[in-house]
Amino acid sequence: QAEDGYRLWLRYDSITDAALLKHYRQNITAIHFDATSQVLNAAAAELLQGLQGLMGQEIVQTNAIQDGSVVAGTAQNKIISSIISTEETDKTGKEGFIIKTAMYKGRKIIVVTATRDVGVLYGCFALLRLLQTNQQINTLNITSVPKVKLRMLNHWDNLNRTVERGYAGMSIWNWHKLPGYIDQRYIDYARANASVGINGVVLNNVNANAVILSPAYLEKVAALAAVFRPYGIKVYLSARFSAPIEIGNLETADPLNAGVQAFWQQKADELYSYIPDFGGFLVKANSEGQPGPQNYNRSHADGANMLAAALKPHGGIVIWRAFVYNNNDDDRFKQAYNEFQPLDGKFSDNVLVQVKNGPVDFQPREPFHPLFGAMPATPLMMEFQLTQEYLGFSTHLVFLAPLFKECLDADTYAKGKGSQVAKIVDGSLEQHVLSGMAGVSNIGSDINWTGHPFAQANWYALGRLAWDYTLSASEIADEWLRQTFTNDNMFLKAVKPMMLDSREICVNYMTPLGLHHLMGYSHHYGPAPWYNKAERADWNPVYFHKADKNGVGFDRTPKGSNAIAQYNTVIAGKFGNLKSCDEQFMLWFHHVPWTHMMQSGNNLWEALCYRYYSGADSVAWMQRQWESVKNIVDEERFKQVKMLLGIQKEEAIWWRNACVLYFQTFSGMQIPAALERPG
Ligand code: GCW
Repeated sequence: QAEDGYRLWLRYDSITDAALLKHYRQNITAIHFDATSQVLNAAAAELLQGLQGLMGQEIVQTNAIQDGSVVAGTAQNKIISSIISTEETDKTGKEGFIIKTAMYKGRKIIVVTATRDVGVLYGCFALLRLLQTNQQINTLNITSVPKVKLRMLNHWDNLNRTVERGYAGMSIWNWHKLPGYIDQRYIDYARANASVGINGVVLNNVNANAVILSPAYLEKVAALAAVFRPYGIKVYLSARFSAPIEIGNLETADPLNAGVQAFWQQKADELYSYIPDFGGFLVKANSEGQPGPQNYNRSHADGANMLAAALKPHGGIVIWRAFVYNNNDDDRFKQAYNEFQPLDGKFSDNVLVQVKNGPVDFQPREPFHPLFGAMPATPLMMEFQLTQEYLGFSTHLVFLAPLFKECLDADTYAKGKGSQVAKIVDGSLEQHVLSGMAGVSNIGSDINWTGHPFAQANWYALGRLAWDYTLSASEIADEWLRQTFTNDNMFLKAVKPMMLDSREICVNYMTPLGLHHLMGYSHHYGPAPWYNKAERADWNPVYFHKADKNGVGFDRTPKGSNAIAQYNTVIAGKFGNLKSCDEQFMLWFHHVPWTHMMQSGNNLWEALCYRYYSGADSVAWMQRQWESVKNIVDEERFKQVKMLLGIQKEEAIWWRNACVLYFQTFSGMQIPAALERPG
């Protein structure tokens, strides 16, 4: 089927295992839904479509309760409230849900309930997931509550439909045909998001065009918001800080100027007249040439609070990005902390500061950003990148859940041991009301949405981890593979390990042992560790690896840039000492002699060679794993992944050769004989 990749993880193909099918047919025979709202209608439609597809038979929607009825509704539903107390449901908050097997008037039923309609929608998707992943459903008792409140995608989509760092075609938003033409893709996009609990989307690039805030576009934005509303998804926009000048006829965008403040207040009123549940603004300011409050000698807090004041009467929020860096400093790593940490406590209560997972820029491996744990009075939102800007675009298979987990699980020691990044992001460490996690979208107009069939898993993982970051990467891979491909054990046994190891493999053939930002200038594809011609020093790979005859790596200890001082002393002590620094972060923090003895007993030069070779060899292993499932997956996706792995293999060798030969010009040592390869 030509649309094999289109259906994502919502395929709902008929279950083939006869015993399981019997089990499901015994336990589910009908659905009872008092669908009195758009959201409940969407939930009922999804449940019907999903169950009928999976169970290969018609499911009736009836008010009569029979054995096998799925009774779905909020706690107000009379049948449900006679089974589950409202106190119990209340514990699930505004978006959680309960799925429970129960007896009602002698009938065995399944209840799906929540305090609000959207929780019922999430519960229906969760019930479908149980069937999609072939779980038993005869005695269900599940309570699920999202850990993070704002679970978002950030599209870097431009109004001309190009996508910044987008590798899956053009933007899915067809601005030209909106608002009159609603592409089915918008609805399927909303379904996919809702199925993993994503409840907010920023439609446009953070390098923003102010025109999206003009009436002609707001009409189009409103049409998308109407499509997403039944799926519990709010729309947000990236706001260009200089919009008062560009579309407001003002001469300044100074946040303390009364005319500027009035512009934004009117803009907010106008926005909410189009979109009553508009989410708010995402802002990139004074970063990479974007305008911002510093143009007027004002602080990030001045800028954010001015916008926040305009949105506040409508219940909107401002998400202010902390991605700033400066060429004048000795170390780009330090800039965000230096600018933002002193502003802790100065932001209004409807502002979140959005911080990238690492201090430089979405590298295959980064230590956690030192702002996490350093701004206790400010809700910090996590920004991950799903689109693989520095990880082989949509050509390389790299499952990012292990990268996300590594960061979320990292202990900041902000309030002593056990102060993981996740506890800062979910707001629990400081009892913040707002909390959020965003992924920079990898979605485009390609038939399969994300370019690489396996890149869908990164979208999926973001949603699942924002809902519950305690899920393991392995659980997420398992769920996604079962739903997206098959429940076949042979398939899972071959493909799951390949997915789970893929990120480490990528680190090994691109930037092992703490190397970072060695990618080609500007496009960030392929190796260019030698590059030194960028207009800014801190865009050059040589700035980051600092290789010389003595060694390699960026000294961020007190002898060097002292960036480690931005971490809690426990972490700074660990990273700052070559003996205690985890080797995987070593060259992030130390300039290490080529002859340095590693834990393995090899010297640094040898260890680097071993990593690069192992990375490239491991892609060949991925190819073999994939080849072994040839007869288990559909031909279309089998071929697509096979071709992509072929490219990845060639490019892993390209990376290996480029980096090993380049660094060899400094180390002057031989490549270990054991690594000699025929051909
Ligand atoms: O990763 C870098 C990208 C830019 C991007 C910027 C950012 C949107 O190379 O393309 O711009 O980060 O996050 O603002």
